[in-house]
Amino acid sequence: MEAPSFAYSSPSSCFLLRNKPVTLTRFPHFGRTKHSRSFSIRASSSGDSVVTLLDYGAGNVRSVRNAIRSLGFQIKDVQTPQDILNASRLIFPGVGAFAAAMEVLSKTGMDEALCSYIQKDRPFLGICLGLQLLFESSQENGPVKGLGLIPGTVGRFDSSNGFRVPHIGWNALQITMDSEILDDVGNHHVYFVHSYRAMPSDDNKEWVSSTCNYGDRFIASVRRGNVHAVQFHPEKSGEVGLSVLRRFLYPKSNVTKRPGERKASELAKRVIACLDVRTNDKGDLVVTKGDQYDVRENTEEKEVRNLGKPVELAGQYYKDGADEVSFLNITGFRDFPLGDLPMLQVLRSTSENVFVPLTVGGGIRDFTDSNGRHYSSLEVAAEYFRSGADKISIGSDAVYAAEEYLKTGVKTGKTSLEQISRVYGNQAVVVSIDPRRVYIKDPNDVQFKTTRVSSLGPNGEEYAWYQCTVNGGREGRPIGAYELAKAVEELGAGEILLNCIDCDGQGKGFDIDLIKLISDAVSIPVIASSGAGVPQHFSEVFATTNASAALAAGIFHRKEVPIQSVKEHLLKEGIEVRI
Ligand code: 1PR
Repeated sequence: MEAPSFAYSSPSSCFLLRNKPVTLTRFPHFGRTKHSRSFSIRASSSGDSVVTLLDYGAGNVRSVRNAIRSLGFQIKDVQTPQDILNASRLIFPGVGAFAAAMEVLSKTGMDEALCSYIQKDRPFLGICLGLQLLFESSQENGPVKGLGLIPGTVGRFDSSNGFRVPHIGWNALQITMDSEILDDVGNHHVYFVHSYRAMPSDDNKEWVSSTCNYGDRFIASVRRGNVHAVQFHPEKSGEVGLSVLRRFLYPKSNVTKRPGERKASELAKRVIACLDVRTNDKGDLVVTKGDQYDVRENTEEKEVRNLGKPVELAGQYYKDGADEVSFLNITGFRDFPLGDLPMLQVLRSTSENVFVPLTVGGGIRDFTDSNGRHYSSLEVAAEYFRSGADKISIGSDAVYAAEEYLKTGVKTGKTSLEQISRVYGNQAVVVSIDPRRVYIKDPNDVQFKTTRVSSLGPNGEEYAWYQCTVNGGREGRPIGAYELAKAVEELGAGEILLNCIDCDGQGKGFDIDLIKLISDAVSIPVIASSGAGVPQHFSEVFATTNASAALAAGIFHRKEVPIQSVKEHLLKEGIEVRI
């Protein structure tokens, strides 16, 4: 068999395979010299409460920072390779794409320093891509060569067996080796978000400390001596995740193990709390909630419904057990988000105390301000990620992109959806669909995909199609939710947030016909949204559709149904959830 040709070849890969380190020699790359470099390793003298963080600026590392600080440590950012070598303990939260990360590491000489540090068995924790980069290579846009410390290739999940890719959500671990940092995890779910994974083999079995089942049994964590890496996100895995970080940071502590109430066994269905946010007439940023998208009270003043403060409510939902929190800046279509500093501040403050994934949407598009300054959607997204978002959600702009794609059949690579998913990975891009039901007598009456409805329309219609809208439901577009979902999946969306204007705020249950139609049509995860009124609506949507998550707003804001009651009900119905 022919040896693979590597899309990016790092001559500095340090090949510690089977414990046989080879000399670290660097060849000219991006203007660097050909001479071997010898690094000196010494423990940092900067005291025991400092964590050295390797952040190359490709995504949201704010949550890792916040988690470290919440555990009583200060952060020293790596500026030079020597900072890695001087570290007392190093955390490497890899974000973005494999090739881009390797290129940065190579250009800056961090690759050699990392290999050297790890070979010396210094305290190390890699997170997500920070685990994958330790392997020999990745198939992500490749093959691309990795650091070569652990035998094996990182490959993509196979979606042909019915498993949705990306693997997003809370899953269970099978612990195969005493790794100490996982002492509290055994019975609990932890949060994963990735499309690529490394597989256990005879060659790497000495490293593997836990695996996870998702179609394949893939490597969830590795450990050798003081070197650890995890595929999941401890900084996004609630209290259990914080305990992983705590055990890494305080390795000799005798913290008693957290007992698990129940044994986690598979990917849990997620319960998401959504906060629709906008500025009210007094200029305050408030959480509001619409009734079929109308957020104004039924009073003479018609003021914007005010259901609370965004940061406070998000913090409360985290404590109550929400698996994710979404913020939708619902006037983003007319207000430019980078001018909307309060929203960025909301994200920053929320991420200080909320250690589950945060999604933010509203206004993600190209924009030219009144001074003629152009901002690309990528810049808007970057600012959201820097402020603490793990995923961004695109509404109106995704509709225009899908319409254009369906008309021309050409992927330009220039739409916000394509650009953001290329840079940050498709797991970081949600498309929020705002459809309205249109009843019809005969499916041949329209060019869009129709479905037979379970309750007849007002004139006895047996069918409906779901018309997409933009600008917060204000404008109907000539595209159906089915066509949109399939198009945005091809353009790089990693997940679909499926609202339904007819059901929004009605409390009568999710639109099962719509959710079934879309969750059967795509192989990315679908979040069912709009209409939850009682816990039974959640079990119904999970039992009858392929939704991966269910989102609600009104019932949580009005404190009608606590998140915990929803989860207890789901467990009683035999549906796995994170507790
Ligand atoms: O078009 O990229 O600027 O994004 C705008 C975003 O704002 C979209 O995601 C769009 O869904 C959202 N949005 C715009 N206007 C409204 C509105 O309500 N007037 N909110 C709005 C959409 C729907 C759900 C809601 C669920 C659950 N809100 O997110 O939270 O329906 O509610 P329920 O449990 O109370 O029934 P762009």
